[in-house]
Amino acid sequence: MGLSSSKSPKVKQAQILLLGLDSAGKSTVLYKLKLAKDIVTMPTVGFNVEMLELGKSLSFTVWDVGGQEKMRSVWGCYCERADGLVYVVDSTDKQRLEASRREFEHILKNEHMRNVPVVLLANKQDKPGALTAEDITRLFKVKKLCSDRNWYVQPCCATTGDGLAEGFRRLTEFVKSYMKSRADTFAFFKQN
Ligand SMILES: Nc1nc2c(ncn2[C@@H]2O[C@H](COP(=O)(O)OP(=O)(O)O)[C@@H](O)[C@H]2O)c(=O)[nH]1
Ligand SMILES: [Mg+2]
Repeated sequence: MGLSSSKSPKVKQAQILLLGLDSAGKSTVLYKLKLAKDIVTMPTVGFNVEMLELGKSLSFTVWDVGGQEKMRSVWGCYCERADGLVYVVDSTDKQRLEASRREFEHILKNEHMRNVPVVLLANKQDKPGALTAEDITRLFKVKKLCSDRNWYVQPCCATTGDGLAEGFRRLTEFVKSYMKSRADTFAFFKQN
């Protein structure tokens, strides 16, 4: 997954936030992608953060969001540097669907997340009664919330890996174009 800047021969590192309620399947996604060998987990009372460098081009910061109001100011800092967001939803956890939706909306409304591309993973599609990607798109009001950015809702099963390659292919495409347009804007302001 190479993300290269148009201005520099150096490979630019993309910062990806991987968020979702606890138990949505974030760690399983990373392990399935075989990205997990260098994961550094910092289990601290009240929150959990994992950081992962993937070669020179990609780094992931993973947070369990929700139920941790106090930590929002901390993970908010990571939003400042985000080039992409992967938001994982347990499509069978109907009881916490609204809580997950609220967190999703809260993140997108962070001023630093404006225009940042989003891939929403509608996870646990192997389980009976899972909401479809279309259901999640509608219930999370994704079209409205993401009208200012590239977005995609990908059905997947993190335990088998089904759908993950496609979801991360979309992410790469979106992040490349986001980083390029940001670099172009920066160059414009430098020139003018
Ligand atoms: N059936 C099923 N279980 C899953 C799937 N993805 C994750 N899980 C299970 O859900 C639980 C929570 O997953 P985990 O990756 O630890 O969630 P995290 O808290 O978001 O990191 C674990 O028992 C996983 O094995 C999936 O696609 N299908
Ligand atoms: Mg985890």
